[in-house]
Amino acid sequence: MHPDTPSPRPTTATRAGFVTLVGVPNVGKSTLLNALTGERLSIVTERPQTTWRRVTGIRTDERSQMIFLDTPGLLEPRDLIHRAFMLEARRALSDGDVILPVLDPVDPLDRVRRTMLEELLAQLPVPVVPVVNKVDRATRERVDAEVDWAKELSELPAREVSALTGEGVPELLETLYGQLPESPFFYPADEIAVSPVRFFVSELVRETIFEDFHQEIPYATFCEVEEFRDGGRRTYIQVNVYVERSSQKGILIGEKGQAVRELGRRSREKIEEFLGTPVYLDLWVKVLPRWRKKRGELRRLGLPVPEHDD
Ligand SMILES: Nc1nc2c(ncn2[C@@H]2O[C@H](COP(=O)(O)OP(=O)(O)OP(=O)(O)O)[C@@H](O)[C@H]2O)c(=O)[nH]1
Ligand SMILES: [Mg+2]
Repeated sequence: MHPDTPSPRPTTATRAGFVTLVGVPNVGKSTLLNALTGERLSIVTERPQTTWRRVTGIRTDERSQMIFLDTPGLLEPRDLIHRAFMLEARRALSDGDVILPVLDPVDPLDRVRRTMLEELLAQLPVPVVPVVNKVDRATRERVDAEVDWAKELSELPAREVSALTGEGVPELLETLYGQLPESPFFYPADEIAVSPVRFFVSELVRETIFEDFHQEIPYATFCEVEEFRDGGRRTYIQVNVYVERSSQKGILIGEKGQAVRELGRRSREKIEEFLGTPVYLDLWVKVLPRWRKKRGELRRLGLPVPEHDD
């Protein structure tokens, strides 16, 4: 080839865009984000309302970059924090180039919530790819019933997957590729997330609280990394664990500090796996009265807060 000849241009342009996962609590949105990205980025528990903030996970290959947005489960807001969750979910919806409503055939929606989801998605000007999850657990009849109802949500056929086993995930990725706009990549190809490490660390402590404590405790607790010091043999991390009442603080600490020690041990193991380094984890349990009802505290938690009280 003559040295001045321009090198051949690639024949196919890349595709890239944002894919927003939505659905009611506990349908498996976060499990699916992790399956789609191949990374454990979003915390998963068997209890509803685990995800509070948008979680972004990026998947890049030669031809495409998909930026997945996990959202808090859709619910009827009862108080300020729920309204903040819903605002967070709506913002992620309006950022989506493709919307992925996740349906749970094991626990199908009632008529009211079906209508809510239909109305929410009908307003959006972008393609909708319905996903029927948990096919490893649901009966064929239940899966078929969800696939059938999903016709109300989109002209595109529903995809059947198990976020847990990975069944159907490659086919879903192929469908998503087909719906993405042509675009250059938004992030460097080796980037898998956009949140700071501190966010994931505090989420791993919160996930462990969901697993170890019952009733209202996980819902009354938020975690914040106060200090993160690299260097030395171990990374020193202080996490403040805020609860609403001193009785809750007592439960988290436990008799002779036994409960908080166990929480610290289990959280530390997860954080060490995530960071790949040894960690000294220092948990401080603090009372922040009625934080769920205070705008300033919700903002500090990183949630968008509704302007008005209505
Ligand atoms: N059997 C089965 N269980 C699943 C599947 N996907 C998720 N789960 C389980 O469903 C529960 C809820 O999963 P999450 O991923 O936390 O659900 P979510 O929709 O993110 O829930 P919120 O954050 O509360 O809105 C967990 O116990 C998961 O292990 C699946 O494909 N099959
Ligand atoms: Mg979730």
